[in-house]
Amino acid sequence: KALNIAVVGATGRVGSTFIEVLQERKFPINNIYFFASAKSAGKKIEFAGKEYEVEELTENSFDRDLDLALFSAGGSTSKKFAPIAASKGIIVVDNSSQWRMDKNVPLIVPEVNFEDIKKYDSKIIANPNCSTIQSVMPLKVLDERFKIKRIVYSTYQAVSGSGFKGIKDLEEGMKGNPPTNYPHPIFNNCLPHIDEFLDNGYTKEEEKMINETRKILDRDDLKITATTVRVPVMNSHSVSINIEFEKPFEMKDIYDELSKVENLVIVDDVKNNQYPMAINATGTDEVYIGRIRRDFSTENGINLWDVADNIRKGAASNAIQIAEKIFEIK
Ligand code: 2RA
Repeated sequence: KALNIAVVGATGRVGSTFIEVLQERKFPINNIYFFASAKSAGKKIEFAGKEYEVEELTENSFDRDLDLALFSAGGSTSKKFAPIAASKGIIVVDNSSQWRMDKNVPLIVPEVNFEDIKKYDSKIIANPNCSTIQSVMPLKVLDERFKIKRIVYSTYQAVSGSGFKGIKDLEEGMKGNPPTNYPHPIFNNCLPHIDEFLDNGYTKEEEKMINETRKILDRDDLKITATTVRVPVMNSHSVSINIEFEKPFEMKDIYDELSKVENLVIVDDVKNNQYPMAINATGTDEVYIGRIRRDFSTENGINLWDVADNIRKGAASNAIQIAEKIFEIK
């Protein structure tokens, strides 16, 4: 059945990718509406060969026949408007961080924990943080077989993660112009600073990866730490993942488990310089895993290298995949 859907935050970096991916995946649409803030209202959007006008998001925006609302408009907008849409029976898939750790809201990566949706009575479904989505893709099967004891994340995150502003900062930095979005130049630099710093010395981005991984794997006891770093890459995040297990394993077992995960692509042939790279992940919806090797510094440990398009699988495509499964489209 074709759906009536709303895209909220339609003119942002993720919002515009919702539009691209909905068309690419031939999502069955009857009516589609585009919403943004007052300053973006009136802009024209082309969708499936037709032109639409972006409407200003208001309390009355959901007083129309809608099945699904895809949100990527920031936490405060989701906090105010997602409950309004949900109260009218509309399924909301929200990309902001607002609802992710809410105990009444499911936090979903379809290939990892889609079944968790049944544990909640919620019209709002939270889309995890981009760096979390790609990182948990290999972890569920490994946890189920070898019981993860500890995870150390180190991320190398593209500037597109902070929207069009971040992209512009790198472009301007390459011309020698001062940054406008980051506290320091990002060109020719690495910034261990994504989102705000907390009193404990971590950033909100690091806290998100730690808390969201525990929720998605349903492992509140998991020992996890993270260092998230902005690097001068336009698009696609890379993550180094060090994992310590409770149980012993053979490397063949690790490969066997990883090869079971849908949309997880193993690229691991270092003798031929084959490993996941941001330039190859961009524009796709898969998560790429390589550099799979034992960590000889501990009893039952491995290292992985994990790369994905942070705007597609890390945000827009993951949200649309959730909707496809809820409405049994795919
Ligand atoms: C970033 N993960 O990369 C954060 C939000 N998209 O900036």
